[in-house]
Amino acid sequence: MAEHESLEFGKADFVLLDNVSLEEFMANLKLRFEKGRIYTYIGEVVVSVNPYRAMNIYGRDTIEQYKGRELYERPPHLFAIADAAYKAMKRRNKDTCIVISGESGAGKTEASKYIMQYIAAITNPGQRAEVERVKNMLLKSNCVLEAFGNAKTNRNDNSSRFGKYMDINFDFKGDPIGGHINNYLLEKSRVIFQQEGERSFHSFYQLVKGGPDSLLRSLHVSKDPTAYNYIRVGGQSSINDTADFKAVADAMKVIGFTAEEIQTVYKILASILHLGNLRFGVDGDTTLIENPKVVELIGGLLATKEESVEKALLYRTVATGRDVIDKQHTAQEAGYGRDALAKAMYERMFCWIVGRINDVIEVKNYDAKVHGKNTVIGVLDIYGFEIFQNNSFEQFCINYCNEKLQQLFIQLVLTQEQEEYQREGIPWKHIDYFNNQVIVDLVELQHKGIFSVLDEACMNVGKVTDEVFLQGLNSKLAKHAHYTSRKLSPTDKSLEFDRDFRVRHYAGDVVYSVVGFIDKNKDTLFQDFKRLLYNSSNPVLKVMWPEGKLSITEVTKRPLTAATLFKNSMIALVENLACKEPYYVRCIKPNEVKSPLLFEQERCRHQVEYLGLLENVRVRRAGFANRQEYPRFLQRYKMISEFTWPNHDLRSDREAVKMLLQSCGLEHDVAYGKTKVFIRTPRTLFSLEEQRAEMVGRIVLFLQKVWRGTI
Ligand code: AOV
Ligand code: MG
Repeated sequence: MAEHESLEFGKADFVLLDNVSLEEFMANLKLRFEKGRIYTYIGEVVVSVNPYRAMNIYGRDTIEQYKGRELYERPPHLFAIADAAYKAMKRRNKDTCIVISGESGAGKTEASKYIMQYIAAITNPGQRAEVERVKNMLLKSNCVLEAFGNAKTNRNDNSSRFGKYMDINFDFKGDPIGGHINNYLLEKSRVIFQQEGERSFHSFYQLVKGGPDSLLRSLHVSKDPTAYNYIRVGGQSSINDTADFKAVADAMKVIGFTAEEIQTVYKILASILHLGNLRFGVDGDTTLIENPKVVELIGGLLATKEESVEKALLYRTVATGRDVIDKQHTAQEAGYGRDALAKAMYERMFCWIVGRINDVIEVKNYDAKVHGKNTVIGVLDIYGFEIFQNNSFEQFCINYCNEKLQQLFIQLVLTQEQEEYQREGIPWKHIDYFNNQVIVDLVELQHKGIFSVLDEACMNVGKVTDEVFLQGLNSKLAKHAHYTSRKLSPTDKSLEFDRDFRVRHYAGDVVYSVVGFIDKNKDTLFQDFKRLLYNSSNPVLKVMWPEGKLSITEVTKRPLTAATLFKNSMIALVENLACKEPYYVRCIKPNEVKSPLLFEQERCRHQVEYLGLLENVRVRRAGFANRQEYPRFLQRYKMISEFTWPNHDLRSDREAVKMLLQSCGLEHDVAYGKTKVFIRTPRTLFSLEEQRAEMVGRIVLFLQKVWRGTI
């Protein structure tokens, strides 16, 4: 239990509730929120409620209070969990990860930044220049990634539109020496379209509102966002784009982007804005561009010939047998191609930016043979579960990603824990919970899952439409408890349109519209555009499009679909997390209106339920905080008992551990499994550590005396 906190703030750990019931849980959560205590533990899991106001709890003095402390010594805080992950890594040489989950706007991204700040603040006491450099880069990278990967949605003014997993590498001293960022599926459709009240990525508004006059003049960009079709909807936001433009430009410089690279980024942003204003028309049989001036601007910005831009927009090179011909687009096709180009350019640029940051922060000159293994703390901050007015392929992917993470949590916290007690022969009453594996399967199962049906529909020869996809779903999944559609449930009012299907997610029902699924999954970009950009005389742009090198006759392979790529990346992510020691932050969004005062009971209860927090408390309460194999336990603590120091003569290590714990009066708080000893509360572990530290001190003193000949 976390001490130093009076009970007027409620229970600092839900495990300490008198009764583990939903009512008591909610009452405690609410009380703490109202008293400004936004963090509460469930054992080592931090439950966080978004305060929607600046809290004075992240400063230097607070960091000092948490540094090197045990979890239960201080009030619950993100810093404590960061410290625990750090200690586990440093003391036990373990790779750890911090998984932050919760729905959109619950506070994941903010939490991930505080965690990184904490780790940066407590490391490198020796002030080594190289380590300082790495820390600075890691912190600065957030600002850049948010500019290009976040946007205002109707759920969150600074919503992550990509998933981010960042590894921080540490040397044997425990100082950060590098890192690596993995990014997951950017919601690029936002580049060309936003729902009412939402915005495109921050970067566009930063440029338009914050770019210096001379820059904007050179890009032929006006200061008025409504002049551009792609960002016209806009909507007001609480964000200061002008100040952010400068901050991002500075951060890019610090990270090491060259002036040419930064200029190219602006040129790409400007080109996209101009692209959105292109209009196509027809004259007889000919498709044409109605405002050719814009093509000239784009050609200039992309360092390609104006004619080449025009040709790529209006024609498509196709290989028919041995012949290569130029096929003219219809105006509609040309419009489709233009939008695909805008999205692809933005996505490429984003991935390139991540790649450049990785170049700079990757571990260099580390010789594991000399310095020992370098260890890792991973921080995962993804897009949270979301439901909009209109939900499409992107929401489907995002919500599937959240299902995968919930599944991991269930596996590690609820399932494996209980299985281990059983295996070790510890008396245990099974605790039931909803296992969302069935929904994960609904999405990703080979041949039967929604992604498979989608891929099949995309491969169809002949008719490839969203409706064919929906028919496929209806025929394969008609009996699935978590799937339905308008056709299958005609009287269901939430399914308004023929194109709708509904998935019962762990976090709630979401109605998806199939419109656009096929296109977004195929994610086609005409080869002509790839060649156009590869042939740019701007070297920075060119490297973003290596496949443009291939000529039309060389391109044969069908690329993997967006769904398959995403599924594979999620499976790899979960595998990666599963092999690290996980720490969890579970974020809760207290209300829909971003108010610091409002605790909407119903909303919060719903989140507590679907996050499985109550089950988490039950497992935790009945369970054990720590477990260690007998030989390992002895190795660490044998010096604190005369029965085990320097060696024991008992029948087994298990017996020896029993004797040891009895002799120091701790046996009431432990259970003896087949291969491991289980320790119920952290306090017991703490007491063992204290006794050990004292004995080690005495032994060292003794040895020093022997050495000096005073004994
Ligand atoms: P998210 O990452 O969970 O949503 P954010 O971390 O962006 O949510 O939080 C949303 C907003 O809530 C922030 O912009 C802050 O205004 C406020 N907020 C969150 N945490 C804190 C805190 N600890 N202190 C003060 N304000 C906070 V999403 O990326 O949409 O899934 O997709
Ligand atoms: Mg976020």
